[in-house]
Amino acid sequence: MAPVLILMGSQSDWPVMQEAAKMLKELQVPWRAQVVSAHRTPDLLASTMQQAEADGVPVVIAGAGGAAHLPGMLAAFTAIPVLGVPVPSKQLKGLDSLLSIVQMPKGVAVGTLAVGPAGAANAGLLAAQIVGVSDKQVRQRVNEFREAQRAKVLSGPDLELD
Ligand code: RP5
Repeated sequence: MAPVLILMGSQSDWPVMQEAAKMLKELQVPWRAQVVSAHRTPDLLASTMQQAEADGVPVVIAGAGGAAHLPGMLAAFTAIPVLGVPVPSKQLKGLDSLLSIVQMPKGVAVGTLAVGPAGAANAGLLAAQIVGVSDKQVRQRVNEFREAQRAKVLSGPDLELD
């Protein structure tokens, strides 16, 4: 299986985006991460997507902050599903990133996750679910992950007053 590709606009996005990689690792889905910027390295963006098509990458996770064009630009180059993760920004705390990624005009689709680490982790989970459509073992591991969460909730302590 070609690895899920995790792309991000800057090295500074990695503390958030590695949550996607951790989730994929836990679910034993191969992944590869790389910095590709829509603004700073547009040529690399185009060639990376050509290579992803040639390699048979099943799904791309893309994180970016601020004027977060990366997921939409990646989606413009490929029909591989792109999952966008809005990375918190210094000035607007990621609301800018969220709106930049989620408000794709009709005709080019990007799936948008929550802002920050939870969104990155869920992007990893959703990527595994996409891979799981055609890979029974991955689907089984996603189901086991869900079951472990369920069991944890059900075995939680009784709620008491402080
Ligand atoms: C975006 O600009 C990146 O995705 C990052 O979130 C943001 C800031 O990048 P740096 O200035 O930290 O490299 O392109």
